[in-house]
Formats: sequence, structure tokens, C-alpha cells
Amino acid sequence: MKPFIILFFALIPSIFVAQPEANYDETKVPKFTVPDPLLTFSGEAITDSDQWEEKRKLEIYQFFEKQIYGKVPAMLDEYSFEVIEEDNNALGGKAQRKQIAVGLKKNNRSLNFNILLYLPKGNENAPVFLGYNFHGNHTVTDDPKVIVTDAWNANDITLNIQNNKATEASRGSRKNRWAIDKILDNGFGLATVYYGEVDPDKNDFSDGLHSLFYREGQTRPKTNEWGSIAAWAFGLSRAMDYLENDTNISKVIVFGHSRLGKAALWAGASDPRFDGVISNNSGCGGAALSKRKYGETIGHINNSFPHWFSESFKKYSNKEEILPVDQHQLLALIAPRPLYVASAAEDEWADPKGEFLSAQYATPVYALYGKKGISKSDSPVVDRPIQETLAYHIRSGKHDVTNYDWDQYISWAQNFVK
Ligand code: GTR
Repeated sequence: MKPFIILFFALIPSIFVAQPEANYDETKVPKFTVPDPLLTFSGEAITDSDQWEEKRKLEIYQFFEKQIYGKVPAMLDEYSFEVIEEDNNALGGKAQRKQIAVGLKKNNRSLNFNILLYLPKGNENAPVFLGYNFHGNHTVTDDPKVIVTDAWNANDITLNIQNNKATEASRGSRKNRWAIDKILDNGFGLATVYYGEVDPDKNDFSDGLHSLFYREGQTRPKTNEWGSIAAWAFGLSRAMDYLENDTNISKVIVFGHSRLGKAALWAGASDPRFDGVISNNSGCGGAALSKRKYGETIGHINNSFPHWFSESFKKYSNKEEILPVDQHQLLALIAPRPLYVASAAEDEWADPKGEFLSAQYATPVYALYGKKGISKSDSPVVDRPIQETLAYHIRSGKHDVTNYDWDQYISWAQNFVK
């Protein structure tokens, strides 16, 4: 081979490495042992919640932290917030709207993101759903006062986002995913943040939250340090720093769809201040079991999104069998707080069955606290939610967030969080 051809092949980045096709055949799911949440890595049995807290929870957390999502490298130097806009008569008079600018500082570098908050009028102390949106706070509503983000944005013609910038044209373009009226009418509030303001979703570690923490000469996180999911989770906690001090807010339920569902789960596991957690179609690296290798696998996800997880997670690509944990143990880290795992029937890429089993396998940890989840005799039935402290539903339809999903989250939150 000519030297330049050799050089060409040597330079092919790992993102182009061909991955095995996704498996959608239940008979081809490999046999695997489910790592027991109630047996420590050294083989000691856990029989009550004290033992879980003392001996097991931390070792599982640390495994996920170092080997999967990656560690937050250091503390911030400064945190600030400012209410930059407020209206007591928003959305036709049914809501109070606030827009809060949060400022983060480290090593003389800074980053800002905005929280859009709607609180229901007439409820002085409302529980709030906090969730990231994919394209900007102004996309979740037609409300003309919501600030248009100027952060980097993934192009999407259907949402009128071009040249990696959002404009007026995309206002309200994702309001179908945010049942704001329903949320407010039921006495809940909504807080949302554009995730791209915390860390732009591209394989580039030169910007976003990571870059604030670099030492002289550093250009990317170290092997066991945070990828984008952990950075987004950190951002949710910084939104929580504001929300927990807003006297009109009683509880905060962290919510996320898809990749942002992965971030919501990791935020819920990392930060005990979240009173409840909702994973909507979070799939691989979220609620779904990795060892089933059904739909998206660790190999696929590390290839397509090399920046989402810590560098150390790459060693499990196509080697799920060597992982000493699985994603049900991430769910278990949220116990005994209310947790809702939701799938969609046509979302095979996210492995709905793997999400269901994961909730079922996490349930013994909830049981240590006398809380119910998915029992051994339960099975996933489309459009028939199982609502306990640990809840699950599989809705008919595609990978999405629908009114049906919000109806379930609201009724569950009324019973188990409020
Ligand atoms: C897909 C990815 C999934 C999920 C989804 C999304 O391309 O493979 O893991 O995160 O994106 O966030 O919509």
C-alpha cells in the first residue's frame, strides 16, 4: 500500500468503525446473569436499607461514576443567579413566568444558561417538573416573551433551525412535547433549560461546561472524567440550586426524554435533592439493560456519540458481558425516591422490554424501604401503566413525549411525589 493510503486508514476516526447491526430478535438476546443489586462486589448479601446505604449504594455509584458517565472533575469557583424577566400574568393569566440566568465560574472562565419557569397561579407552593429541552426554551411554547437561545443548536429543518442557530422561526416548534396547560391546570409548575447552553451536543470538548474545568494545556476530560451526559446532569443540579431556594416551589421532579432521559437518571442518582425522577424513552445508557444487546448497544452509542460517556466506557463496546453492573442498578440508586420509567411500543431501538426488566430488577432495592415497584408477576402491557413508587408504562406509538405520557406523570406525581 502507498504511504498516503496507509495514512488515510490510520486517520479514520473510531466513529466510522462499522458496528454490528442492531438485534431485534428476542431469540438472539444473549444469555446473561443479571448483576444482583443486593450482593456486594465482594459477595456479601444485603438484607436491609441500612446495609444497602452503607455497603452497596456507594460502590455501585462509584462504578457508574468512573466507568460509565465519568466524574465531575472539581467544584465550581462561583455560582450565581439572577431573575432577568418576570411576569405574574403569563399564558393568559394562568401562570407566573420567570426567566433566570444562572452563571457558573471556574478558572476565570464562565458559562451561563437560562431557566424558563412557569408556576401555576393560585398555588403558592407548587411541585415542579424540571426537564431539559432539545432546541431552546422558546421552542416549548408560543409565549412571545421567552428568550430565544443564542447557543449552538443542532440543525433541524422541520423545526426551522439552520446554521446552528435558533431564531424566532422555531418558537413553539416543540410545544407538542410539553403539556404546559395540563401541567399548570393540575397545580404543577414547569422549569426547563436548553441543554445546549450547558454543553453543546457535539463531539467537541473545546466548549461547554467541560472547558471551564481544564488546567493549563488540557483539551479534553481525563479517561474517568465526565462526558456530556454527566455534564448535562451537573447542569440539572445547578438548576436545582436555584429551584430549591425559590419559596414558591415545594418539590422538584427531574424529567428527560431520550438522551436527556439518560441525563435525568444520572442527575437523580447523583443528587438526592431531586424528589422524583422520570425517564421517558431513555434507552441504551439510560433505563434499558445493556446486557440484552437489543436495539442500540454500548458499541453503537459509543460510536455515534463518542462524547456522551466517559472515555473509560469505551472498553465495554461490544463487551457488555464483562460489565459488573447493569442499568437496573442505576435505577436502584434513586431508591426510595419515586421513579417513573416509560417506554414506547414502536421505540425498539431503546429496547422497551429491557427498560421494563430494568425497573423490575431494581424493585428489590425499593422493597428494602417498604416501597413498591414492578413485581415479578407483572408484565408490560401496552397502554396499561403500573403506578407504584417505582412506576412503568409502555405507550403505543413512537419515540416521543406525548400528552398520554404527561397524563401518567401527573397522576403518578400526585400520588407519589406531591
Ligand atoms: C438516538 C440515540 C439514542 C437516543 C436518541 C435521542 O440517536 O441513539 O440513544 O438518545 O438519539 O436522544 O433522541
